[in-house]
Amino acid sequence: MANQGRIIAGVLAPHPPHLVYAENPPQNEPRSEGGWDNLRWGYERLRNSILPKKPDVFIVHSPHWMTYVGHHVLGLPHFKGLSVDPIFPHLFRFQYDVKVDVDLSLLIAEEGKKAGLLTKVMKNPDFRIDYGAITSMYLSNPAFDVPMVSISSNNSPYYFSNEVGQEEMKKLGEATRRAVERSGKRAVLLASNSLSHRHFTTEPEIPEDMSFEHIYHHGQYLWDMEVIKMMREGRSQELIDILPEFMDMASAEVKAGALTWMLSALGMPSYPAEVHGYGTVIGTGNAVVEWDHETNHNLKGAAR
Ligand code: 2X7
Ligand code: FE2
Repeated sequence: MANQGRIIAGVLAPHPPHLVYAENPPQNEPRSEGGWDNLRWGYERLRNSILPKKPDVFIVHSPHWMTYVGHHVLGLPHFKGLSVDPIFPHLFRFQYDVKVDVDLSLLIAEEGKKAGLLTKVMKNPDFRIDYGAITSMYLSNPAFDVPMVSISSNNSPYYFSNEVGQEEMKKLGEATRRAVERSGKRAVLLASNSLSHRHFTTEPEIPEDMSFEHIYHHGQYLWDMEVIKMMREGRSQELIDILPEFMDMASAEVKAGALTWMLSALGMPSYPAEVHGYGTVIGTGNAVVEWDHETNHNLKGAAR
């Protein structure tokens, strides 16, 4: 029998394009003088932790590929193009060239369907991958030498309610886990979103001038710290239960579903997550957090 695949890590992998801009990679056109160092050091710590584990695939769920009907996955082996942040085009115009694990995409679509979700496989060769997915991918693995699967965020939380959205994402997460197991692959899941998400509507003349950077308001900071505490204490189910309130009180970007998808795929972990970094970007709260599923889940002697 072929080896059973497994999720080796889940990551809260926020995607402010500012972090890519600050790194000055050759693929990104705008140049910077740096900035947002705590978060970038956090991503460096994340890379040092996950890349030696040799993942076969990264699976990313991004709020900035929003689909109105169903959950979509990329369905061609190669995508190349220019990803632009429509709000911050002066910071992010990134030439990407990525490989897709189509076999795993198809398995996720199939398992989603079995769970009663509407799924669709994106086969438009001119499709432009959103900046959220590209940013989280770049910061987790700048070499792009590991294939990806990208999953859209269905807009049910916006069209119906936070709770309906969460239910969909729970099913999608569990379907993703079953697909990974069938694939035989070692997968890292990237939940691509910020935490608190109210942001300033103006920026300094030099966007990376850190003397201007701070949380939008104290309430957002308190909410961010509360949810991070739950992550660090392994209180995943409590966290899931409180997310609808967090979405409303802090305009949290988790509303789009990535965190619920990922924690559901991990089976609501009760072991502590590791916070690699926290910082604000134009007033939003962002944390780079890793659930080391391979080590912690195996330690507990569980089956997956
Ligand atoms: O998409 C984003 C975000 N989530 C946070 C901060 C700034 C820009 O873009
Ligand atoms: Fe975003």
